[in-house]
Amino acid sequence: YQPEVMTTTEWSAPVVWHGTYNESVLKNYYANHKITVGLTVFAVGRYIEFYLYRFLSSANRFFMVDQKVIIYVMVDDFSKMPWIYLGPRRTFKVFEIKRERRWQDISMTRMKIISEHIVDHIQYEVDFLFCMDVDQVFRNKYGLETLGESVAQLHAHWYQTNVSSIPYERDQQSEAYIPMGKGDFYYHAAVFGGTPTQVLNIAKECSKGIMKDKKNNIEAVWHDESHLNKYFFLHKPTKILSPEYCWDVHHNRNLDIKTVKMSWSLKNYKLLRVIA
Ligand code: 2GW
Ligand code: MN
Repeated sequence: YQPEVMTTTEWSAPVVWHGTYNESVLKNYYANHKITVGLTVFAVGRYIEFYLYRFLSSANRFFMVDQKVIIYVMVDDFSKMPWIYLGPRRTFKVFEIKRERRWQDISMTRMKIISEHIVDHIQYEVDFLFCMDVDQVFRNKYGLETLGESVAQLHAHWYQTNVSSIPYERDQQSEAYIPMGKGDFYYHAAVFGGTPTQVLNIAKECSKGIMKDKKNNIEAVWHDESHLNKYFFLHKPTKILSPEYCWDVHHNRNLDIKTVKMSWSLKNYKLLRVIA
């Protein structure tokens, strides 16, 4: 039984599922077009010890195998940085960032920090850039098939839901507002990417929306994720990753999920939110 999945959007962007791409064709193409891929990840407070090691070591194994990779790690405490050996052609750069008091701000400030780093140096260092949550683990090859101008991730919980039931921001006062019945997909802010120019635009626009809302004393329902969804509603992504690329193993797995490339890590909300 081959389940029906959407492999192209209305605006002709590919939706990448396992089996829809040809790995050896991609490999041959990029053998003659050398690229460097960047990956940003933030770990603040307990998230360093809870998640960072597993994220980095699994990225070392599965993220862009055989390609040149730079991982940008943002932590609030250098001394907690786990020691990790990376394979050849892989490196990381660690930056210290200040810790926000509210957890919502930790996540929302990432957009601003990402844009500053792209302007300062990332734009000169990589051809493609991914930005990811730290509370997830690579489980299988996550490769060249995911690269594109602007890349969005389908959220594991909402990819089969009708647009009217998607948890977009519905307050008209918010910059993240999407009218009822409008929208394409619910994208997961745990993964987005593209060329540095595109990612800069995404991060800048989201950050602008977040700041404007703050001035008006508004906070979108899913924080930066609501703003990211607004961005991709206005500027359609050129590539979309299937939920196989960021799967929740506690969610009912359907037959369309063939190979899980990355999965969510367990979360102890009580513990994490108390100390955050
Ligand atoms: C976040 C929430 C509650 C308590 C702590 C934190 C926290 C987040 C933290 O203590 N330290 C930290 O480094 N973070 C960073 O923010 C970390 O990179 C983490 O992956 C990211 C987002 O927080 P997370 O992963 O706990 O939230 P999720 O998985 O519910 O994220 C979705 O919704 C967020 C907005 O609420 C973001 O949009 C995120 O990108 C989404 O995946
Ligand atoms: Mn997360």
